[in-house]
Amino acid sequence: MSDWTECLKFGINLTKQTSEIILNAFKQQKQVHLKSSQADLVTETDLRVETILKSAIRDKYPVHRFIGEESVAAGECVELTDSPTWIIDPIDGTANFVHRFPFVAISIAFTVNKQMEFGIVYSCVEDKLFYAQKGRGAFLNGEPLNASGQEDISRCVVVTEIGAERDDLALSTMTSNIFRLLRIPVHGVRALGTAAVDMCQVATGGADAYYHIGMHCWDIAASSIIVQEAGGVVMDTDGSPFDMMSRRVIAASSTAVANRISQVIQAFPCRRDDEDQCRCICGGKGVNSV
Ligand code: LIP
Repeated sequence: MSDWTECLKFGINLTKQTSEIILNAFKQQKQVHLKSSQADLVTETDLRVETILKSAIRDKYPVHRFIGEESVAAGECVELTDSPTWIIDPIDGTANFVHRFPFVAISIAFTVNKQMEFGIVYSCVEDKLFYAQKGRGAFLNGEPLNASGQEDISRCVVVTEIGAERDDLALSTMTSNIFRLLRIPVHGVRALGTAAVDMCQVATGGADAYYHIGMHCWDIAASSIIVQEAGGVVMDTDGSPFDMMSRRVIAASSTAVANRISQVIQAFPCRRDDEDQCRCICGGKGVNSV
């Protein structure tokens, strides 16, 4: 059985080095472009960080494959194969980055035979490094992480995101989901603006659950193993097993809480990340200037 610890260490060092680019650019003026909607943003820094990460990984591991947010936006296929694959979000929380709202992360997941081997989420401004390796636990800046274990939904802090969709069906579904949770009532609903960091809050026990509809595999792949290795559960919002391509996720402190959220919330239709394999054929949006 392969041990991917060397790749994990390489990924952590690379993430830390590359985060300097994000931190240096954080307070500067940015050139902002639009992708799929008026709220789906990309900057020069997103593109630069993804290019640097991919080229450093390719130099070290020439046969490994990639799924990267900005490469997919530019027309690359989302194709998860059995080969070792790095799933990269160079800046998760680009809108936060643009506005200097201090939650932005590099998110890197690594899969082999389509199974998650490790995940790294580095919340750069906070200097919080979350990581987990299959069967070896989850850590924050070297300290072990444990989900809260909460089983009572009425005692939960729940994290979610509104996302970049701005059509009426998506907006009404998302706002009515929050309404139904608050009516249970839960202790609170929160949103940090980065799916990766949101989901890691469940691994720390600071939040008891997270759900999201419409995000992409690169937003939540790394955090999914961090939550699981911290003792939490991940599933689809319809209660079926977690599928990182489905664009729906619940992460929770316990199966009881995950099941309850699944009963309360509704999803709106989203095209799977791997549908048609290639967005350049099925309608990739490209990048528009604002
Ligand atoms: C964003 C997320 C954000 C979510 C958006 C989007 P990006 O990722 O992390 O929390 O609401 O749907 O996916 O575009 O900043 O990498």
